[in-house]
Amino acid sequence: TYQPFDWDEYLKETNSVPAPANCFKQAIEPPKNEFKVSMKLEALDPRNVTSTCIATVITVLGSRLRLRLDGSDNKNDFWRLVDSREINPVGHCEKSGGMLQPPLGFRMNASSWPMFLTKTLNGALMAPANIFQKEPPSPKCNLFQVGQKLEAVDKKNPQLICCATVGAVKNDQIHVTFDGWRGAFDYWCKYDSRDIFPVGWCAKSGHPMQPPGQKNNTGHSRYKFKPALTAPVPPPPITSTVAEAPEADTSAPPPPPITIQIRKSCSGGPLIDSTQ
Ligand code: MLY
Repeated sequence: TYQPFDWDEYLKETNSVPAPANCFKQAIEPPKNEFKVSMKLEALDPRNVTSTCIATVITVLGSRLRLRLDGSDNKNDFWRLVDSREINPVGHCEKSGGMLQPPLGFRMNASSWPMFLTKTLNGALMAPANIFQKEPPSPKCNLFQVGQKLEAVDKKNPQLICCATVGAVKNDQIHVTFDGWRGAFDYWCKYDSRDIFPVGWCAKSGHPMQPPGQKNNTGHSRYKFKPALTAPVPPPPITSTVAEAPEADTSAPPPPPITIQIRKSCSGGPLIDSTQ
């Protein structure tokens, strides 16, 4: 059974605070998702945002939709919030004087686009206009602070929303760092990105949330997802160290002392005191 991630416990353990909701370009309450699988709508082509295409809802999850452009393959699916500016009811593009375009990588000859469009829309289930939500307003400026926790889309696995931390703030951008993943998935984005959410957003919207990974900078387990309820094993006493030390082996000459040279401008890592 699915156990929601316990943010309260994690914030205590990491002695950290969530980024306040007013930092984000997100609705106060996650928008209700009334879309159904197979519904068709208009979407900007993520690979060519000047064109509007027909898209089909492949998955409905929390306040998000997994979309596939009609005439494209199944390897270029993308996710949008139901209050994204980039999705609209079928007919919106034409009303505003535009023309529906084939997706980048249209699998047929370009000359077959008009007939393909006719056939793909004929008898289709169109998403009704009333289930599209207005995009929320953007905060006026970047209010994020380093160290604050948030929930963020993993851009390499965009179906995932994960436990993250603001690693840096620069002008109108923030560095999103994924807890327990050694930097491999981190990215910079604008403070008003639609891919970042306040702590608790997933739980509120019914979207799964990925807990922290298990890797820290040394590759050893750091955050214990389910800590044992028993007391930790204490370290062994240090009183007998000298008494039990093995006799020195006098048959071989002692090894020469080792000299490690460290460039002053470099860090030697957590075990090296570079001030010596
Ligand atoms: N199996 C993939 C998924 C990694 C997901 C990382 N996110 C949660 C930051 C991998 O290990 O590469």
